[in-house]
Amino acid sequence: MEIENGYKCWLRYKNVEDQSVLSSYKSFCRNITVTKTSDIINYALDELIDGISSMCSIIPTVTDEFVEEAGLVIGTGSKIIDIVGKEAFESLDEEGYMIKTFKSKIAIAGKSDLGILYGVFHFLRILQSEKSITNLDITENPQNKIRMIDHWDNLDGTIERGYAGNSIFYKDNKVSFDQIRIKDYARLLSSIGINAISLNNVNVHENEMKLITKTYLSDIAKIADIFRNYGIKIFLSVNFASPTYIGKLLTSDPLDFSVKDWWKEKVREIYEYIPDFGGFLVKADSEYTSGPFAYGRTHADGANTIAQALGQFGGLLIWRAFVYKMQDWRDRKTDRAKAAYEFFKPLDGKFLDNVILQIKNGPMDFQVREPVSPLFGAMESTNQMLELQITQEYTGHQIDLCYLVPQWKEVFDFDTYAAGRGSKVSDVVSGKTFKRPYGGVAGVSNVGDDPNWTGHSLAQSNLYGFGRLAWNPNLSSEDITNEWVKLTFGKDPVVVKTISEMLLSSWRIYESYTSPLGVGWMVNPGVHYGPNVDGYEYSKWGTYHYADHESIGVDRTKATGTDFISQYRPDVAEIYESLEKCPDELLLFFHHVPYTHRLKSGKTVIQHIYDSHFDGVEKVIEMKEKWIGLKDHVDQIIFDEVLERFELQLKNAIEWCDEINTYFFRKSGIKDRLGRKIN
Ligand code: GCW
Repeated sequence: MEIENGYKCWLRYKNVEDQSVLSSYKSFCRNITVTKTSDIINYALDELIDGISSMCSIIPTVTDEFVEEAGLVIGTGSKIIDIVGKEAFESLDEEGYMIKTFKSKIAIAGKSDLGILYGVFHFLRILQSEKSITNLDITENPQNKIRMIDHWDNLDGTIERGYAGNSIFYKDNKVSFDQIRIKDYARLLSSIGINAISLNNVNVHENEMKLITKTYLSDIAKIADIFRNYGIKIFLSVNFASPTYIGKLLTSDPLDFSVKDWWKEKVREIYEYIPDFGGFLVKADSEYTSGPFAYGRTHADGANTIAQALGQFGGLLIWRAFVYKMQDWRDRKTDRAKAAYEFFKPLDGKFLDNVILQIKNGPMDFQVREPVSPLFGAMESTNQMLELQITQEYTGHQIDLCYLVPQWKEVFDFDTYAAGRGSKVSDVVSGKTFKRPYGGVAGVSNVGDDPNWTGHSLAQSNLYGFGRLAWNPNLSSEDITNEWVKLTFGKDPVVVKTISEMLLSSWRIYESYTSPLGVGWMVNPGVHYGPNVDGYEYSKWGTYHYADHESIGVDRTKATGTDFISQYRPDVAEIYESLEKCPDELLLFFHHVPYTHRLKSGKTVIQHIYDSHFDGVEKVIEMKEKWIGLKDHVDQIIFDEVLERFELQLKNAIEWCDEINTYFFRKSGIKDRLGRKIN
């Protein structure tokens, strides 16, 4: 038997076990008719043949003609449209597809090659789950135009905030990759509907600036060639000051004509190498990166100059809204949470149509718990994209289990009230709410060159869940989880139940021992793993909790605080402003309260801190025990590796519990009601 180390992720294509299902699969999958050829379709066909032969132990015959016998029919054209129905087919989006059983045939139809590829992956997912295919009638359209993965990889092979080894694209300041591995990565991404990838860190250092020069472009083009076959477009992060650094101009002022020309020429050159290049991703004026402020220009000026250059070739400019200034911890009026809105809201309507503003889910920075950024929906005339962090920077470094799909669901489902009640973030970023030409979702990659891609095998579920939600944010956490577990580990009900429950509870468990009531930032500075209550308290980063001997939290109210709350629409602001209505889990994000303040749960703040930390440790012990119970149910290598991580997680949870509880006991002098040991 093949030894499984996690490399295949959710594309394992294991033998179908159920014999009656298998015989039905065999009869439908024996013949494949393909009505069209292209590179993408050829790759789709390869995938289909591989999947079927591996799962059903038959090698299907392939023709380009309709045959009488049972079989799969793939492509587009009149005969397929007859099967799936003209009206339904017409209503498909460019990347959508239909899968329909009709008598002894199953049609997988799409208007574009990419739609057909997605349909094939969906069909394979059905086979992997051993579901019946005798009555399929599926229509799928992606809800987001851009479904993107952002790599924070550096040319030297390191990855900023990477927890799964080194880069799969670069090594020793060269583009260096294993073709098969990149192809497998493209397959994985495409199977979950990803259609864009940014290949380098948004912090573009000196070496990476040169990625857009002749020295590197032919190698980057080779990566693009692989991804193209799976419908994935390449983006690069660029440094705003490239005209000065690599163009040797005297300025990078976006309104200077020589700068404009430089960008145009640069973009033209890139498109010679990569004709379907996606565009650029830019982090400007943020955490010491260069940007338009240096020239007294706005972010719209900066973005538009580069966007104009890209526009000639249909390229997009993705501009990050993660912009804030360093501050003085003594100054309690300045509030980093307010920064993005203050910088960008006044620029609404000033960006070109091929600019998309990429906004992190929260107003601070990928904390375990934050409210949703008030910038979503605040800019009616600007394309917006949601940026999520798949890599677990503040959420356990892929050592601790932290499945983020439930967190992301809360973000997508959040009602911004931007166009009245029911204006969910998912509709704002898809472009639906304000009928914008572009929109979508980007996720910061959690992938590296570890054999199982993500370090912690179970962290693959975050990548999978990200893709599924980017395609359809209305899927439920439970369905996505169930799907992933079955594809990855098979149908064994014990495994499915145990791992699904583990994943679905893991974010709240991580939260319980790290960040009570939305406080955030009590981590070791720089690394962002492990407890350090005052690590960021007296720093310039704007990341404080203001704990003293009586009280804790950041007052962001209109009445007495920084007034961050007023950036939300009134219906939302009213809830956060009120101590009574503000949800417990965000209390300390919005309010500064005494430790004796009583939560909606009935507990005091201090008792909640003690309880949740002790409880977190208990829950980690339980998870570890449950995992041990799966010993004979999951592959040995994966079992051992995950167990090792649970052991480390337990150590971490104990460290957090002891340090946080001790800190707040010493600070407040209030005893634990249950008299547990606190140092
Ligand atoms: O949270 C911070 C991270 C940085 C990151 C930055 C960003 C890429 O600690 O490592 O830099 O966010 O998102 O730009």
